[in-house]
Amino acid sequence: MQIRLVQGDITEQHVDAVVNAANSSLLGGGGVDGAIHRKGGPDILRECRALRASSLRDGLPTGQAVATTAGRLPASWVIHTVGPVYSAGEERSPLLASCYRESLRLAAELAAETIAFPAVSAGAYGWPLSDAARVAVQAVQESSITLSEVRFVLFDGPTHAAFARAVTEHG
Ligand code: AR6
Repeated sequence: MQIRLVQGDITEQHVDAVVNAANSSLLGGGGVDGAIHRKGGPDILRECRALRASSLRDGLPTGQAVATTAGRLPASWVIHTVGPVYSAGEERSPLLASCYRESLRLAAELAAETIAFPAVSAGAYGWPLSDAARVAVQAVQESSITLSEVRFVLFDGPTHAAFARAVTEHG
């Protein structure tokens, strides 16, 4: 499986599935979530609301993933996952690894060949960059799912550099 690092905007990626760093409400927010809903248009939110009214009445639990179509984005699917909020006192990296694992599993179910991930939990949820990058890269490497390309789309230089180090050290 090819792992690629790109510095840029996840909403501009031509891949089969883009991953949204959502919250459990699935009703939108800032960061990646805000950008995906803004650029993807209202169909994505409509599908999220339908999920909340049916199978996800209590919201999407942390570490899990669910798919909608991608509206106006140049992708077929948005895979929404909920990263854990960082805690210095509690080991939550298994939940962060689960976001990547479950997203890959769902992508394979949807017959996606290419997927783009943001740095889940590394923004509003406060995860230290080097740790977020290590968990992400290891989770993808250790997954039994193999797609043709996993692209990490990192918004800024420091996040891109942290992922580059993680690939060198753990890839
Ligand atoms: N493309 C790629 N990366 C981006 C983009 C973009 N367009 N915009 C931001 N990033 P965050 P989280 C980077 O906060 O930490 C939302 O309100 C950002 O610089 O989007 O998982 C949700 O609704 C950072 O490196 O996600 C939740 O409430 C990374 O993406 C909460 O934030 C993740 O930052 C989730 O927080």
